[in-house]
Amino acid sequence: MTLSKIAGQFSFKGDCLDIKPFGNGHINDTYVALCSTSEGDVRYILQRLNSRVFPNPIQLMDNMVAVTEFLRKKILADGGDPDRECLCLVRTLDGKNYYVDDNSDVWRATKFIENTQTYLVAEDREMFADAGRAFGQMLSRLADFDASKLHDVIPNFHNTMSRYDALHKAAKADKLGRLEGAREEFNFAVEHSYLCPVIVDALGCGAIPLRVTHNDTKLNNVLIDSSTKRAVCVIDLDTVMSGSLLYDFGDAIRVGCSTAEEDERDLTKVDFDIDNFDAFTRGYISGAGSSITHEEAELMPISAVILTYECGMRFLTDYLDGDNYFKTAYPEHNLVRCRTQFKQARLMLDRIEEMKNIVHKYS
Ligand code: ADP
Ligand code: GN1
Ligand code: MG
Repeated sequence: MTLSKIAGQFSFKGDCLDIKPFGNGHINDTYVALCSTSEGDVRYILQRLNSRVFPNPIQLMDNMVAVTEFLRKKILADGGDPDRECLCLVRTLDGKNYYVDDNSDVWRATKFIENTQTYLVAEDREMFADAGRAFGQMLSRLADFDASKLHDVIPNFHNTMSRYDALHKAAKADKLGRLEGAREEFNFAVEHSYLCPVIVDALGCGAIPLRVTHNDTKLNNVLIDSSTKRAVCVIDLDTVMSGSLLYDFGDAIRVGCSTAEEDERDLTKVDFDIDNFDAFTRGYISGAGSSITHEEAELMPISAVILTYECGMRFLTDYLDGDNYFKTAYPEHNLVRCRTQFKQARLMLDRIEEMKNIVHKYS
């Protein structure tokens, strides 16, 4: 089916003039559709959900509908603008929240939130602090959302022990004979395996609470106002599930405190920006409010190391497995990504005491 036929299934305003690829997501196929109406042009985001990553896209859409409906009410109650601060699904002509095409692929559309952009690297410290505020605020807005209503779309998504096991499985199979060229990275994963149980065990023994979390808080999953450079809307709600606050905090630090993009080949450009850590921590704690427990706060610094290490392992696993999960542009892309993550994790470990002091300052 052509893209324009897919677009024709949704109740877009006016005539659809153009559809082209959009954004830098690693998972879904994202397009922007431009439609002409008598009142001017209107844009929509059209996405084909990745069926390998999300084997049950209908459950994912059920989650997204429930979460956006809930958030819209909260935003209204807070005096905000739900059309700007929350994703707004566009229904199909027959009133559904998604469309299933002839290949059984699931498509969805949302209103394009105009005058916003996304960043792969934080350019402005206050912008990153405000992204922290937005992620923290989302966590607190979802605090009374009934987690039992959410499907576990990817079980064990941030279970670092499972990610470690998956890496070993991929290394053992070594399908493409890539392990030898990635030996240093594999050894790094093994040497740091003491990180794997930290969050899993804290959740397991009840030391920290299970919450409804976003689980994919990288910087380009928050739309930033192009004029004010402040965070407008948290997007990419595909992985909203029950989890730990530490997943959200740690993953955001992973991306936003790096001085280089996730796939920078020149590792000398990869540094850890501790001032960005300070800014995000301040923003996140202010957005999340008083709900962060003492135990969570104690684990916040190490969570950044764990989530960065975990992401590096995921890239390495995908590299060894033949690049089936993340979108790649060239054969070593996942290995290059793994290297930036492991360098970043090492840099963070070197500065963990300073990170602890920063968290204490704000909590
Ligand atoms: P992926 O899961 O592949 O990362 P996302 O849902 O994050 O997909 O979307 C990819 C990109 O599309 C985002 O990083 C952002 O740039 C853009 N985007 C998504 N939804 C919207 C929207 N409603 N308005 C404006 N831009 C959007
Ligand atoms: C993916 O969907 P996107 O590009 O925002 C991935 C995250 C990784 C991230 C690494 C569903 O995020 O978990 O941390 O790439 N999303 C999924 O950049 O696996
Ligand atoms: Mg995304």
